[in-house]
Amino acid sequence: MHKKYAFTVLLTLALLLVVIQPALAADTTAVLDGGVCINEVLIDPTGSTYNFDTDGNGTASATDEFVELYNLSASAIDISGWELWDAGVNNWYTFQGAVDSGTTMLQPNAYAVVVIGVQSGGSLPTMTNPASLSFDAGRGSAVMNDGGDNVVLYDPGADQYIQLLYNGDAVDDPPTTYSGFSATATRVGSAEDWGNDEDGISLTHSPSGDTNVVQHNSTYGSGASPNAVILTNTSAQAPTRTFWAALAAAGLLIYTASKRRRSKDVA
Ligand SMILES: [Ca+2]
Ligand SMILES: [Ca+2]
Ligand SMILES: [Ca+2]
Ligand SMILES: [Ca+2]
Repeated sequence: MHKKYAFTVLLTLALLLVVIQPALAADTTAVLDGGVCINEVLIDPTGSTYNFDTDGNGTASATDEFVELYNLSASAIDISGWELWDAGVNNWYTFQGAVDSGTTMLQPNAYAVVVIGVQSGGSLPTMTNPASLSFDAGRGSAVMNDGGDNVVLYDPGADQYIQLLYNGDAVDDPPTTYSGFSATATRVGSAEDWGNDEDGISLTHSPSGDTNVVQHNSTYGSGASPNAVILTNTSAQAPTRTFWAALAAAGLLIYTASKRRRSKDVA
């Protein structure tokens, strides 16, 4: 009787853990407008070991650099008019209707990728999640310095920005040092140090929206994912279950077919 009781308690605890887990995983990074973070950056698309051809034109080049945003909140957020800034280039992109959908509404758990400059014969990545957005900054030269730089995302409506740096660069102070940047703007959270990149590999939060930053291939296999959806919410697990169910059904079909054939052979 006691054993049975203990088992029930353990089972309940295990179930609770499964249910509660997503809520505990909210170790979130700095966000604008309650939910949009910078999630991934491809700093140097070309290297001696790895190359990443973001626009798929057959050549990895400096303008295959990209910045990816992620909406980790449960609400859609309009990123229209938001700006990306850099110490050397200043305001290098302002968000406007995405090429594919014309929208700037970033849905919950969706991504927005900005390619620095789609090259001749290339195109914006096809977003695996139909709610994700892709943009072309249309620049002819690189923005993110390979040796170290800051990446700044500014929301003019809130007069707030978020900021990251990599490869040992010092923390910039955009309001005082970036030409044309709002002098009254305030930073949300601290400037995040994303550590060092490897050529041809992006740096990314893992999981999406978390404070943890990794070299993309160490966790996700591929060099970068401007078009891949790596969801952390529970609904993302549904396709996996569907996959296994389909696999089991296929196995059953093959088994049944082979059994039928065998019984035919005997007859
Ligand atoms: Ca670069
Ligand atoms: Ca390319
Ligand atoms: Ca730069
Ligand atoms: Ca990604």
